[in-house]
Amino acid sequence: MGILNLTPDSFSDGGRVRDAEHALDLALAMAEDGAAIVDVGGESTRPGAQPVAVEEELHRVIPFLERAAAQLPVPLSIDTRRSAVARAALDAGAAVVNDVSGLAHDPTMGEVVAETGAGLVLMHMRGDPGTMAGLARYRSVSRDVAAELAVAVERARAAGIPDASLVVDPGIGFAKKTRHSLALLGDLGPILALGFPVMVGPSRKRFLGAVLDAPPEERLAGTLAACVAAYLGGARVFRVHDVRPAVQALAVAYAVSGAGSVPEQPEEAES
Ligand code: HH2
Repeated sequence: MGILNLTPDSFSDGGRVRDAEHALDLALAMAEDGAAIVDVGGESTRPGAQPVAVEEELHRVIPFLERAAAQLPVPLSIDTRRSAVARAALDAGAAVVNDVSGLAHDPTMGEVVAETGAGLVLMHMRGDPGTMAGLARYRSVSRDVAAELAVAVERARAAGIPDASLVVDPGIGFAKKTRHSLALLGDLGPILALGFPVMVGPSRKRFLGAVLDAPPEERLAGTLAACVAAYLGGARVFRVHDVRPAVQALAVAYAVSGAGSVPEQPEEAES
């Protein structure tokens, strides 16, 4: 899943996108690089980010989605916590809703997803971007996050969303300290046990900066290591800024793990 933030204040690539034309070029390049889906967001959710007005969020994403849905060879997802934005995005051609609140923010979000038959990513967080940093207390982070994701799954079921539409995500960096993000990536077992495909979003995040002492633009190798570690632990969807290197790293991890079928080489010239 390639990340396309149409926000001026995202932590890692804020302001990267100049206009709708440029956004479309970036989305097409991600599809070309191997993204199976492009995730479009109009509200930054980094710690302490200010919420934007719903009209502003709509203005950032809808005209883009209308154009992109007609031209992209892969589906689009909308990264939003708001049902009005999700509905407009699905009407504009998006196929999936990526709700970082796990249906906890907007009481009508579940209805919108159920009615439209969209896919849904249920991400774990606590509080909201303004309060989440103070809520990072866990007894056993993987088990606690799995238990809270199970509640999100129940919200989805209560709204009439079929299980086959759901993906769960532990929410790396959301109400998590560095040690929590690392522990989750290293122990996805309790989350896998919920029985849904598991997605992770470690791309360029702060926990990598803490391990590597490196700014966001120098966290690519760390991002790839985190994706591969999570893949080996059972994750199957990876939300990343740098699609081509992530696809390559995961293709090799897949081949090495024996799940892939590697074509026989006639004579290996390269080492
Ligand atoms: N992380 C971010 C945003 N949305 N969605 C899911 N499902 N999982 C994630 O880990 C996730 C997410 C935050 O990253 P980014 O989009 O790069 O930054 P910002 O929130 O500042 O736009």
